[in-house]
Amino acid sequence: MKRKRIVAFLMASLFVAGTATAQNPVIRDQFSADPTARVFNGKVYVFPSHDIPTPPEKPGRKDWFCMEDYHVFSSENLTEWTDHGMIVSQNKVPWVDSTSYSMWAPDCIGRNGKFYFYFPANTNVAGPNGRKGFGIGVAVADSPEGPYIPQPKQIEGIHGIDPNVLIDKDGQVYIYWSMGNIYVAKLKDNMLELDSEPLVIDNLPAKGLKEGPFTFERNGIYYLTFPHVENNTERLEYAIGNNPMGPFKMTGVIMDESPTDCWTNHQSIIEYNNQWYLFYHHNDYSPNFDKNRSVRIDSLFFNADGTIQKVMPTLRGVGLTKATEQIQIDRYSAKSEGTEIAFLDSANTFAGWKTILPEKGDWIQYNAVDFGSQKYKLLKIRVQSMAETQLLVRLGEQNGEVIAKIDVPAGADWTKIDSPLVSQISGINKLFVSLNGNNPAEIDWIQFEP
Ligand code: FUB
Repeated sequence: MKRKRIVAFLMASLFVAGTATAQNPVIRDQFSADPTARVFNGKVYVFPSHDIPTPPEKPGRKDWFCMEDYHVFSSENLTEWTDHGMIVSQNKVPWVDSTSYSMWAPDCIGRNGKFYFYFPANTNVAGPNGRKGFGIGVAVADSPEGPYIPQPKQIEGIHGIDPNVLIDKDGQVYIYWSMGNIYVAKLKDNMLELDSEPLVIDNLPAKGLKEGPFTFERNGIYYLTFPHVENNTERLEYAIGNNPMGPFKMTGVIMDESPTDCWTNHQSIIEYNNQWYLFYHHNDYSPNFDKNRSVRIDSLFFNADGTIQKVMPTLRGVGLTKATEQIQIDRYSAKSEGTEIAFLDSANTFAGWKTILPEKGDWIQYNAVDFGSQKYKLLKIRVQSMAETQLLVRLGEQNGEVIAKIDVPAGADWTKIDSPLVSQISGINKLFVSLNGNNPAEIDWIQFEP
């Protein structure tokens, strides 16, 4: 009876929070930054920048952004992401300086069956104003996954980074970009040329870097979102207006500065299956070098008046995790103060993280695990403890029903233990894992087996 109530409660909260799913960061085998998410043909596509460690042959600063190409990723459930591979490279674009590794934040938009990928990079020829520096180009494809054919020249009239394109309800197309200020201009129907003089968007903060515009329209309100350095590092802010070209009025902060000093952040916002999501980045896999970043997703909510509620960054991300998958509880929803998270292998951060429960009573909670309606026999766990100890896995909270008692043997190496379930589970549940023994334990993942 009690379990039914918990399941009903969780089903209700999931309805509010949406049903898609992901742990943060969502791309786990390479760095990814500046995510522009788009919904095409019922799927979510993410067009991020692709940070890489600086190769020795790169001229100039070694401790700076280094990006030589772009990949596109897609997902139907926001958990399982397919990498469709490299779509545009600095070596294949005639106007790009192929030694510059400067393929910064992109965007992609679909129109009349074609997909237009907009990207900034350092030019190898002087732009319209006689200067080199950043231009913005377009690559065109028949499918969101590509192949994309780069246009031979950059867009004339733009000197800047971080392109963003908005197609208004009346079909007019606008392009936004940044270079100190945030600019807007109309795009011609061909999506490749400006159709008006660039305008500086005013009434935005005058002090502190602004970049990364991302615009969208909801219920007649145009939202101009952008990262801005109000204090030390970038936070995500927004302004609203009733016209794509402004005027816009500064309205609020979507996400505060990184608590660990990742200097950049960069956002996009989409609605997918009746839930709004914020895509952003953080240097999860590279805590000591904030130019190697990773894409994250969290749910975003509006107030009744159209203002945006501040998004608290989470590791848990959004949605459901299947009980039969390896559940990385280090991407937790909540934890006790003493519980620690650390890399499994600090020399290979892409191997992921582990949970460390140092003292009896320490715990970690992971929400929205989907057990479906099948019966389960075992809980599997990858665990390590130097001395014998015991873990308890409960449903829900600290006082929830115990579903497994795991006796962990002493050993210097990781071990996998199969523990019989002492109670059946179905539906969607929070898991609560706590240390019940007197010796610390480290956990890589847990998994349920029918
Ligand atoms: O990724 C390089 C630059 O960092 C982007 O273009 C900016 O928006 C910032 O995220």
